[in-house]
Amino acid sequence: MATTTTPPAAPKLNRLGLPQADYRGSKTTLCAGCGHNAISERIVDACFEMGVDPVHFLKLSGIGCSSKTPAYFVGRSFGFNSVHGRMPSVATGAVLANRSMHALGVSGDGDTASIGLGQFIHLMRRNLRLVYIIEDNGVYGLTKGQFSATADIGSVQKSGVVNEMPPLDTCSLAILSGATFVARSFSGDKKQLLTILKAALAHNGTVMIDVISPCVTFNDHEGSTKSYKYVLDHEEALQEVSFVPYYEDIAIDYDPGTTADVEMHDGSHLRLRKLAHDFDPSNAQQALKVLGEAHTSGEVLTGVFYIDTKKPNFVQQLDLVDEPLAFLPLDQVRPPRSVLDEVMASLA
Ligand SMILES: Cc1ncc(C[n+]2csc(CCOP(=O)(O)OP(=O)(O)O)c2C)c(N)n1
Ligand code: SF4
Repeated sequence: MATTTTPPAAPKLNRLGLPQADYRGSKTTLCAGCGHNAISERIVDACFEMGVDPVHFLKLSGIGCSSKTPAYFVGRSFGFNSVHGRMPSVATGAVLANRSMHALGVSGDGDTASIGLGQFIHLMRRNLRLVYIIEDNGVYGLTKGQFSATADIGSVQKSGVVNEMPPLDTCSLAILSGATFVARSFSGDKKQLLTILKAALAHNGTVMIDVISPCVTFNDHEGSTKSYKYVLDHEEALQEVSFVPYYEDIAIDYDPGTTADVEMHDGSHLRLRKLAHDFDPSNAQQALKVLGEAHTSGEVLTGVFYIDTKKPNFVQQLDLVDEPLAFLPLDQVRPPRSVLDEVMASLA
């Protein structure tokens, strides 16, 4: 008897006509259950849903388990795995040389808050167009679990060692240094992380997202304040976040009295639904206050703390030509001999 088989459904395509599979990378080599894997998956989803063009996508990282992850998303793009803590300088050079690239950097809390702290602060104050993600597990995972500078006082290492140093709060530091989009999320919160990542891809400046990302091998035990259990018990969402890309026609059904609507530079909108209190993400002082209060009460506050869509990005501040520098012919980027002679003569 003849049987009929239904052909498999065609994969869903995004606005560039690409399937989600085109946004995947190679298979992860990280430990099963590592929070960093979940973040890579959300980056795949966000790039697919936002229709990021892989040909104009640049992935950067430093050194660490987290810094290995750009290999696991958007495979057919550009990538640079830099020296420990030095990704911001490489990103700055790359974006200045080719302003048409959409850059996303992945760092760890060790890579950012210890060896790379100086670079991090200068990146935040320059407002380079870059999505900078810290995969924050409170330890140096790759070198077997030493405390990082984001580990909380009193958190306990797998070996029983107790941390006595106060933690750095990367979100407060980023706001104080001049960053224009600052958020915190949790690798296990699919919906919130995806929404924040989509908004981040639309932002015309530096985005700093600190994502609590448990290290299941060295920091997911009782006594850790970056474990799955601790964060699930202590996470408090600052606001319910939703994002409307500019190319989609979506009806708004939020109560105007409880919603802040932020227009991104590209015309898309980030909507923040305030829950417990009236939070204004354009107020840096208020953001620092709620971060300080959460720290004192031992809560992990998540959400978008601060956004400024008006400040020009680094390329705009430098007033660079529209044509990417990397494509300009040599006779346009290098002054002729006669100009040098003139300069020398003026100094004589
Ligand atoms: C200049 C330099 N110093 C030290 C190291 C050793 N090292 C490798 S990864 C790392 C820390 C990684 O921790 P983190 O950035 O938090 O990433 P994770 O592995 O936890 O994702 C260190 C200290 C190095 N590779 N290079
Ligand atoms: S050691 Fe920790 S941070 Fe590294 S891959 Fe394993 S779980 Fe992730």
